[in-house]
Parts: sequence; C-alpha cells; structure tokens
Amino acid sequence: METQNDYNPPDLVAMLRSEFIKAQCSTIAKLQEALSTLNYKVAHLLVHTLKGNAGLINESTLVKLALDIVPILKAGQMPEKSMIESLEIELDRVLKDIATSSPAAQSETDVQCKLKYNVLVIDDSPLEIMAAKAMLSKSYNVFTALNSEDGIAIARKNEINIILLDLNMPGKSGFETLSDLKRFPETSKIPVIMATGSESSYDEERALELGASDFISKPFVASIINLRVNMHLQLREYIKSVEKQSLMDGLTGIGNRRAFEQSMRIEWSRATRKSEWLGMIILDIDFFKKFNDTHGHLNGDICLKAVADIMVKSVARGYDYVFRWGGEEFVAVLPDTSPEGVVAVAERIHKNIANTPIKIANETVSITASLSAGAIVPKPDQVDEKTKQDEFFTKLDEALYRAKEKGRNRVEIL
Ligand code: GH3
Ligand code: MG
Ligand code: MG
Repeated sequence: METQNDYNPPDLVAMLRSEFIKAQCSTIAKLQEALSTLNYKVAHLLVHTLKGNAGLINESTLVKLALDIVPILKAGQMPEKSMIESLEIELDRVLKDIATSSPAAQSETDVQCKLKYNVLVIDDSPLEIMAAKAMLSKSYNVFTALNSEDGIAIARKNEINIILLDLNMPGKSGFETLSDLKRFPETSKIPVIMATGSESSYDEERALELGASDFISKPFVASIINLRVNMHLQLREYIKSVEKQSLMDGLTGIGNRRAFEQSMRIEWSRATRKSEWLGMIILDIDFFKKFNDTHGHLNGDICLKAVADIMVKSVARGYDYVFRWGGEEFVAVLPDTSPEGVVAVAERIHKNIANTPIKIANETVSITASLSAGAIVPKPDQVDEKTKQDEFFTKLDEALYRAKEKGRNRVEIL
C-alpha cells in the first residue's frame, strides 16, 4: 500500500497506531449520538478527523469509507445506514487489529473502548464512592465527586450517561443537586438514580417529582446497582431513538416540521444574540397533484425524495438545514446568510430542480418548483420570539403565493 506514511519509521507508525486507539475508540458511540440527534456538523467533524487519523496509520480502507461519508455529512444529509455500518465494522476491525498486535494498546482498549458509558457517582462519603466505583467499573467508566458543585461541573463538562446521586450531603443536598442538573440544558436529560440510606417514602416521592429516574437504597448491592444502571441506560437509548424518529420525515429522511420548528427556535435565538442574518427559503413543487394523478402516488413519493435530495445537495454549507414542512413543501434554514446569499441559494435550488429530471419506472419526468426567499436580522425586543418567527414565515408564505400567481416556476424575493 503506497501512502505518505510508508516513509515513517516503524516505531513512529507503531506509536501513532497506539495513539489512534485513544483518539478513536469512542468515535462510534459519538457518531451514533450525533446522527441520532441529526447533528450533522458534529458527525462531519468526527468522520473528517477519523479519515485524517486513519490516513496517518496507513488504513486505506477506513480512509476510503470515511471519504464516502464526509461530503454527505458536510451537505447536512443522513448517510445510508449501510455506509455507517461499513465504517463502524472497519473501525472496529482496525481497533482490534491494533489492540491484538500490541499488549500496551490492548490495555488502552480495555480501559477506554469497552467502557462505552460514563457513570458519575456523587456522594460525600469516600467509602460509598469507593464501593460504587468497585461495583460499576467492570462495565462502565466511573467518574466521582464528593460534593454537589464538583459533580455538576463534571456532568456539564463530560459526556455523562447516568448519575448516581446521594440524597444526604452536607452543603447542597441531593434534591438541590437534582434540581440544578435538571436546569442546565446539557445535563437535564441525564438519568439520575437517587441513593439513600433512609427508607422514607416522602424522600422517594420528592426525588421522583423532581425528575429522578429511579431511587435505590443503600447499602449498595453490586448486582442491583449494575442492573438498575443498565436498565436506565437502555431506556435512555430507546428514548433517544424515538426522539430521532420523531424529528425525521419517514419518506425523505430529512428533518420534519417538528425538527424545523426546533431548529428555527435555536437559530433565531443565535441570530438575535449575534445580530446576524438568518435566511429562509420555502419551496413548493408546481402542479404536484397532477404529477400524482398522472404517474401515481408511489412515483409521487419518489419525486418527493428526489426533491429533498436536490435541495440538500444545493445548499452550500454543513450548517444549512433542509426540512420537509409538509406534503410537497420544503423549507431551508440558512444561518448567517445575507438576503443576496439566500436568493443565490434559492436560485440554485430552482435551477437544479428544473435541470434534474426525476427517474420513475422506465421514464424520466421534468418538474418545476416555486420558491420564496428572504433573510432577517431578528431584533431583541419585547415581542415574543415565536410571534416574530411566525410573522417572518407568513411573509415568506405570501411571497410563495405571489410566485404561484405570477405563473409558478420562479423564485420570489421577500
Ligand atoms: P401548485 O402548483 O399550486 O402548488 O399545485 P399543486 O398541485 O402542487 O398543489 P396542491 O396543494 O393542490 O396539491 C398538493 C399535492 O401534493 C396533493 C397531494 O396529493 C400531494 N401530496 C402531499 N403529500 C404527499 C405525499 O406524501 N406523497 C405523494 N405522493 N403526494 C403527496
Ligand atoms: Mg402545496
Ligand atoms: Mg404544489
């Protein structure tokens, strides 16, 4: 295999391979996490880094698999499941290959890779901490904190998957800590199991009311603590997959209206804070009812998938988003894009749709679409953000209506 690193001395390559394990052993978990939340920007960065790292250690198959995925993620699109699976299988093979050829790397793998989940134990008693750590560290990475402040700081900084929280602590109690954890967006969804020596049903009720996922009594029993932690981790994975499904349009694989509304909220606030342009495009396929009537609904579905695909490929940057708003209507959200930039993207989408005949059964059919495009610098004032977003969207919708009235197949500017 001819790569640039064939010139590197073997000891350097060996060192790089062992570093590769440290850098890449949690990539699969992180990538799954990023894809499950449709965070293509993070997913792109992960695969891009993996590609570079794999190149350094001469793993050309891994480089090639990553290279196939990078542009798709960069365009803000979900890669096919089989592409991700192939990447995961190959990365797993490379990691195992490095681990078996080097005993030092093997122990790194054991420590860092097998332990996919991070558990945080917050307890003021060093002995309880030691016990919980001994019971959990065969299956999980265990982080520990002796007080509320340290625990919250660790939870905010690391990717903690579950927290075991003592109820009675000097300083901030378990209840207060739990309330704080539920307040920060980065920790609010982490399942928390409250632990206490008291048998008060009042405490249990209060903990559950404050959002604890479960309540276990001390002293800890190794099998029970492991089973409970495992159960809540599985439950969290399940909830995440349901959340992902609920944000994705089943037909086209792009974000749905709910995802659009969520993204709009986030981008609107960001644009307001930074006084930046926020661009938006609405697209409606022309005479789509006729397309369905002529070619049938299944071919109509193929057409919708093709339009989603063209839109995703037509937006320029990894952080532009495309959603199916409903029926045959799509929206693109373009952060930090001036009105001229938004119009340029809309013109590009318009042209690409007209120039890409849709392949159905044994024919190809040309379609057109009408689009409206505009941008706004949202101002911080008294009016509630949702009302202002709705006003902006309504204006764009009116522009789309004008595009239809003027004869369709065009871009109408706000
Ligand atoms: P206009 O140029 O004014 O936009 O006309 P149009 O026919 O595109 O618009 P209209 O709103 O009259 O019809 C939209 C059509 O979109 C009707 C509906 O059957 C079709 N449609 C909506 N959702 C789907 C879907 O998921 N699959 C298919 N195949 N068709 C859909
Ligand atoms: Mg319509
Ligand atoms: Mg239409």
